[in-house]
Amino acid sequence: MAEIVHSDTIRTMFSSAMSDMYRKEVPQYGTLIELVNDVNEAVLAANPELKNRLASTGELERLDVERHGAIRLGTAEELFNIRRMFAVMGMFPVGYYDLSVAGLPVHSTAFRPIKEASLARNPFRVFTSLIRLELLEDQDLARDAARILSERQILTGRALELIAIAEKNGGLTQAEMEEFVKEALETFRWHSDATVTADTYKRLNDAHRLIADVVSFRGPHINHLTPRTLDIDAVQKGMPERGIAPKAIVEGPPRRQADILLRQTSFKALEEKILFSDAAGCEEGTHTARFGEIEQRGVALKPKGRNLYDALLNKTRQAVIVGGKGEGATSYEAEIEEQFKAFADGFDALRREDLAFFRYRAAPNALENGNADSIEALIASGALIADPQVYEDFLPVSAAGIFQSNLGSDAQSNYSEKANQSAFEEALGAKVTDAVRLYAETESESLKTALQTLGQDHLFESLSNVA
Ligand code: OOG
Ligand code: NI
Repeated sequence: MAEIVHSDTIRTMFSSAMSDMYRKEVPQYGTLIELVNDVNEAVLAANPELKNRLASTGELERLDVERHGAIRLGTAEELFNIRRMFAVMGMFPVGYYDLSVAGLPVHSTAFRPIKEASLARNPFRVFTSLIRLELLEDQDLARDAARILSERQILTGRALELIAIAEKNGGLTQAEMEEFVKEALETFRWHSDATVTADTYKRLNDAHRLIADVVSFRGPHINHLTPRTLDIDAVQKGMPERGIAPKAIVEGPPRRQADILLRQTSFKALEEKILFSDAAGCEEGTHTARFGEIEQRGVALKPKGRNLYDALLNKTRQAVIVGGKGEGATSYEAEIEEQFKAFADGFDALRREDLAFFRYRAAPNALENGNADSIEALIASGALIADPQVYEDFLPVSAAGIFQSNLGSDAQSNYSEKANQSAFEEALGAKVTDAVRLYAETESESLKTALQTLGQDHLFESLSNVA
């Protein structure tokens, strides 16, 4: 029997095929990749210390392939099958994001690798949202939307067969993988021919632009692909010079010495010609859905750090609100910088104050004689090294900002229903993994191994709570 290929290989082949497809569909994405590559090269050339750190944590190698994408789904069955499809690529649902609080009728998860080795090879992630028709005011329209959605099949027949084969055999062969990637790509392709009439599109769009985007087409077109930059402010500044118009502010924490969590910015959705399904077959319209985004990733935060982040962000947003056309962006930036002075900066401080997650390793050739007094002492002597763990997930407030910027300023915001994680998981057919647990496990496992290597097991045993 032919050999089974590793799911990491399938993910890498798929993400690269997806990137090629999106570059053809949205040429500005190609321009953005060039800009990000230029900025990353300049940052690394000017900052050998950063380059060394990224090399030792394995981030340098993955930097060029690192992307995330986003899709929006219409039904529970679609989410269920997309989960099965991503599992073939070694991507699993992590986290639950409730966007109803930001006036968006969706809830989401991120499909991503969860093992450290897989993240190091290729951390490709897909932010995946499910629309919530139950949040629409017009329930007649919701019923129409559900009926329209029930008539589509977003996975090809062959893709479903190959998923079943992978589930049965524990993976795919090389030949099956090649076919699977080709078939899977079909699901995310853009279709300019809508499945609804101009009139239905208008009704859906009036209810919410997100609803029109999900319901009117044959499949969940990939709506952006995001490369990772080492200096998002340089990219934000560089965009207009290359003919790209960025959104008004960078989402997430302000610029700092030691990056935390995630900073993101995007450029506006393209206005694209579409064809409605009216009898004459020639009713034209336009639709805005697809955009570009850039992100800078920093260290993952422990619950204590995350609570502080949320509190400071809230305070900032209570003090300054950025308008639909970017009014107030400068005051917002000044305010968030000011607020985040309360957040310790520098990786050492973040570790000492128990704000962030680290990965420990024994220094090469480290020799420890006798029992060290403490972990701090081992770090101070250079025997034990703490590397920041990169944040592999998303932020709900930032995600809402990215959604809004590409939906325009006329989005409705009269949804008040709360999160419904159990309904989401029921549709998914699985529980989402808790991201904090993954970072905590990585931290404690790595610390245990490093202390063993250094012959300092007694320090691990003396820790009551390393997470
Ligand atoms: C997803 C927006 C959220 C992010 O990076 O937070 C997102 C969407 O517009 O479908 O991509
Ligand atoms: Ni995104």
